[in-house]
Amino acid sequence: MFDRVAICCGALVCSFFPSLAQAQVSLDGASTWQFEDVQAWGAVYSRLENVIYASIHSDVGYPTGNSLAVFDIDSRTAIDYITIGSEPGLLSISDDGSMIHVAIDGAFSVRSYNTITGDIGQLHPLLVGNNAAVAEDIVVSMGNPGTIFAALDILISTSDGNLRLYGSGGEIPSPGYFTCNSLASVDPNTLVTYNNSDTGYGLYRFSFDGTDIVFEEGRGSLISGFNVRIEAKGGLIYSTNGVVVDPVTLTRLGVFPGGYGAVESIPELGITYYLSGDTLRVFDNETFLLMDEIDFDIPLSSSRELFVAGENRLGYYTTTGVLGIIEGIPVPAPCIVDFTGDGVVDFFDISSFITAINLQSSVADFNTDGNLDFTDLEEFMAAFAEGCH
Ligand SMILES: [Ca+2]
Ligand SMILES: [Ca+2]
Ligand SMILES: [Ca+2]
Repeated sequence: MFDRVAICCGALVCSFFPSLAQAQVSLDGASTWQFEDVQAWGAVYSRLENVIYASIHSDVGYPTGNSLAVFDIDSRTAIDYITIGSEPGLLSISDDGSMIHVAIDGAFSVRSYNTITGDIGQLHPLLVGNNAAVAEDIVVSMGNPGTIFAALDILISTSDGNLRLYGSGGEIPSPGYFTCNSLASVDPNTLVTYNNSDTGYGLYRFSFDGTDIVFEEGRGSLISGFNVRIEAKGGLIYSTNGVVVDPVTLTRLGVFPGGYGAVESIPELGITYYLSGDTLRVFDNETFLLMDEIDFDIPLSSSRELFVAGENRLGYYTTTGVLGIIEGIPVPAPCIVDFTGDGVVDFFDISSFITAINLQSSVADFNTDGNLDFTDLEEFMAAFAEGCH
């Protein structure tokens, strides 16, 4: 068994980030649809369950308001509503899929939801000094499922973009004052932030050891623009106005011409998607050139987020709360047997899977037949032996 594990790991490391000679990518098969009667204030995809969690406000009434709604993509319907608190907003999911952090805007707080145990964490008040605040961005620290970085706006003043950290026990000391409006967790030890509220447009890199955060280096105007946001993928920073930055050297690697709006890079395929209004564009990560674009014949307002939502699918939600799926496009299947989500398939994935079975967690229903039993472990082990390709 351990021989097999070792062989599997060796093959997998190669297959995870292949250096592909770039074939032409086409969006000819792309289509989009939207979940009906939904207003989502935040949304994330859970690869372990193949569902989307979305924040639903109170105005839709009992019993679905103030919940995390769980949407099954295949049936296009909500399959569960988890009561989470007053006016849930932004969401961020840990890279292992175990924790979803939720900004509870009505209570000026943040709390977690454990997708494996179903436990809801306590409310942690969002405070800058003694002032209540709301989050304009939250992101889970990679490799630290219980820890988030938050960019906070104080309610009673114009002060915005205050960087704060929260762990399972509450606030963790922050690094002092930096204007940080958009946040990207690059790896378990690196946070990059962007100031989109004044023309300094500072991009800052912080180191983080799981407890202490330290400012390392900053540079202005590498990325510029108000309301521009950043995210990290495959160790690089992608902005919502087309800029790619190396966070280690704080240098600009290139700009996707016509790349603006919600972004999702797919480093495994060497491509990056942008959804701008009702137009989806795909760019080559090496040349930065446009590879293809498609206009969907549906009115879409400004998209807030674009995210992987399973094989050949992206999910999105807009600033007006529309939640939708784009399908028929190149997106690799999630590697479910990398249960821990660290990019490596090894014994820890089996161990975590068995823990989930023992907790009777729905994420361990590997064959999605509604039952947790030995056949799930059997099928997980068979898939594990094959690895991810
Ligand atoms: Ca994205
Ligand atoms: Ca793993
Ligand atoms: Ca099952």
